[in-house]
Amino acid sequence: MASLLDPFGLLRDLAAGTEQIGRALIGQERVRLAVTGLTRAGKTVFLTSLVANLLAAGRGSRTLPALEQAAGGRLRAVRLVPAGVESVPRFDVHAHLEALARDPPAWPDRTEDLSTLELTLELDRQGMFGSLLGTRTVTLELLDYPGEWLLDLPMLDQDYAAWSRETLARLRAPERLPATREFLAFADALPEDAPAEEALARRGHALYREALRGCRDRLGFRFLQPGRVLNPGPRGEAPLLWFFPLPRPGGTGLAGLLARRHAAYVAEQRERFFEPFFRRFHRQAVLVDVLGALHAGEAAFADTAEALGAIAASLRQGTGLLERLLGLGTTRTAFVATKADHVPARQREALTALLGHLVQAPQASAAVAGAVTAVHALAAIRCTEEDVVSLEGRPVGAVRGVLLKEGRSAKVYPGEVPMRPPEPGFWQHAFFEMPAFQPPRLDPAGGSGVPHLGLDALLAWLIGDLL
Ligand SMILES: Nc1nc2c(ncn2[C@@H]2O[C@H](COP(=O)(O)OP(=O)(O)OP(=O)(O)O)[C@@H](O)[C@H]2O)c(=O)[nH]1
Ligand SMILES: [Mg+2]
Repeated sequence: MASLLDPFGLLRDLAAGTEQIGRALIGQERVRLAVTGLTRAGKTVFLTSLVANLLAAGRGSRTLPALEQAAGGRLRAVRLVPAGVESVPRFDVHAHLEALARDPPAWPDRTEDLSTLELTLELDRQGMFGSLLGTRTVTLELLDYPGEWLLDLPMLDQDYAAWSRETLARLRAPERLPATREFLAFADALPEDAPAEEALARRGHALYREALRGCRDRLGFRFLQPGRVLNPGPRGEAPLLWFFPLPRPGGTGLAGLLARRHAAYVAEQRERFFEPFFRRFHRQAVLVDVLGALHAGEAAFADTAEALGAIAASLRQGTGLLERLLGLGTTRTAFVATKADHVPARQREALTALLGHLVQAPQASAAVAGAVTAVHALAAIRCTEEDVVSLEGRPVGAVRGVLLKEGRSAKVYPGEVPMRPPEPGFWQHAFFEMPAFQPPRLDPAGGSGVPHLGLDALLAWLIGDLL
């Protein structure tokens, strides 16, 4: 709180930006945190654990020590804000917690839309006379949105011809052909002067959508555009989505129609998604299933790396597309490798280092003060314990957890996580193991939070300075 009794608080509030000063003065501040990640990155599990652990911390459980330290031990209570009249779907934390409290516990279902939720954090005021001044309330607004939409960012900078060229080159990669062959045969057979017939456009779009879905669901690829074809979101299916890349994009008939739809799509994503959302959000976490990508093999890893590189380049402040095209951006972005409980402790450092290479961001511990990006590794819900296996007579770190399919406890040696993007030789031995684990069963009353690894350190970096 900025007051005459607390000049340093005043300075701090000034540094935090004018928007917040007014709110700080009346004891109401709002922190908006966007959480995103490509399909299956672990967004829903992350938000569920975040909310459950914050609620538990508000009841006095020591579930988020690093965050509480960042907040100077002043966190007094945390509450969910009841639903109001929002037009955006609400994040259903109760349903997800209920699934985790079942016997046997279940992971939350897949989600495909954006959703929001608000929590209020009640904190003692800072400073010598803080306790005399009563509590202050910080509202934490969470927004969960599909990472696929982030992949539309690089499209903001391209016309239809350039987008067609790049997209087709990606679809023609031999590893993608099992999913893309039919669409490519259709597109390659179209003459340059193909007429602007709706039936033709719809057929091409349906084949293109099938190709994207096959790449995502059967082959584990992630760099797929446009995002709303895979995740239509609250505005649903609309004619502006009905375009696809053409090998001869210069014609006036069908090519002209598709180019107009492409331009309309890009304009709408910019106006209705990127501008309003990125203007509103202060902090962002981009979740990445780095271990899953390693497990999926060389081509899928390279594709995830390319998608991440494009997202990171777009988000990077100053030179990023957001800054250049929109003149705005979130003030802090954490790139987060999820599901880190699949590897033993020592390898989590390698995991963070690997992610740092992929997005060219420093590790949080090494990041200079005021850094706008950092990388972390965490497990939102910790399902394993450290263990040791013997490999050719030598002890190596492993993890032990209950396998989701078999329902029995097993020791898993996942393989070595490389510190940097692996050399071709790495892929010769298919040894990176990644079975799905059963989550620990939660207490239905949810009083004590959710076991995690590193969630508190991430939150301390992301929002600790605002508490
Ligand atoms: N061991 C472990 N597994 C995790 C963790 N987080 C997520 N998972 C696994 O990853 C799966 C996907 O997690 P979700 O949170 O549903 O992923 P999502 O990004 O919301 O996925 P979509 O909604 O399909 O885009 C879960 O069903 C778990 O099997 C974690 O912290 N530890
Ligand atoms: Mg989800």
